[in-house]
Amino acid sequence: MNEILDKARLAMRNARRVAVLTGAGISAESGVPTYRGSGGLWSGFSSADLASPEGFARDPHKVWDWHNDRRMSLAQVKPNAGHLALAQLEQQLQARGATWTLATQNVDGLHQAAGSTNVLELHGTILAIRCNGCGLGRRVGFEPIAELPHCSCGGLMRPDIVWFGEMLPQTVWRAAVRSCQECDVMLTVGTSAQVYPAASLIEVAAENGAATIEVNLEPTAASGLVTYALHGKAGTILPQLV
Ligand code: BV8
Ligand code: ZN
Repeated sequence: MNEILDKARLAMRNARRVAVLTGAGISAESGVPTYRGSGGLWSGFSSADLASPEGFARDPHKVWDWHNDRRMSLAQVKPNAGHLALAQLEQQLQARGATWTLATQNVDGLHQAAGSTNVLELHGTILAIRCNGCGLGRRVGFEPIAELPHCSCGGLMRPDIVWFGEMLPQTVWRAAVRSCQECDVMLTVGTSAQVYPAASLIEVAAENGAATIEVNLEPTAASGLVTYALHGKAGTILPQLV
């Protein structure tokens, strides 16, 4: 693995334009459960009931309560060495005139808490809520919001998160695609690469001829596409790329 790590470090050192995609695995060492691994969020829960507009329409209070609990549990959660290493890499690259774009599928706000700037939140954020009717939204913290709030227009408030069957925010999505079309190095960390369209960003980078680096505990659906597959914990490997 050291030889591959050395090659990945060299690619990062020579990079001019870096695109990053992260998933739940980068927050695992902060204690945030992943979705599909052991102990994952979806094990025991149905994503159709809890992460889809139909599920919210069927039982808004159940969906609200589940997200409220997840948001409150983030109050004790801190960015880990993996998040911090990405924030450092961003600063290092920008200091030498390279560009850095970080797109995340996570909704936990930990990249921003670690100091990453211009984070593209492909699946929205649990730290904001919006009206299911008129779309009016606002930021929220980790405080409990026991009762599902109503908007001034009478609509129900919901987490500002992209559910299954919903479109990703278009400006964010287009920026992420462009970064992967233009990058010379792409780094994908802690994603099982099973959710689309986010997972297709790895294909976009590979098609444009970028060197792709994957950091994950195990091979993923995208491993066949990547140049350098680094197996291990993000909190251990990413600091070695800095
Ligand atoms: C859309 C809500 C249509 C937010 C999420 C059949 C085939 C293909 C596609 C589809 C299909 N049926 C439906 C679809 C589309 C669907 C989809 O892709 N489904 C998949 C499951 C098959 N996609 C959608 O519905 C998207 N919308 O397509 O709209 C449309 C189009 C046009 C116009 C109108 C409509 C919306 C997708 C977003 C859904 N929202 N969640 C929330 O509650 O968080 S998805 C959910 O999965 C999360 O957002 C999460 O971010 C995302 C991806 O999961 P990962 O981040 O990869 O996490 P996972 O647990 O899977 O993996 C963790 C990885 O980390 C593992 O590999 C593990 O090994 C690794 N790891 C663990 N610990 C560590 C580690 N690695 C390193 N270090 C560690 N310590
Ligand atoms: Zn409203």
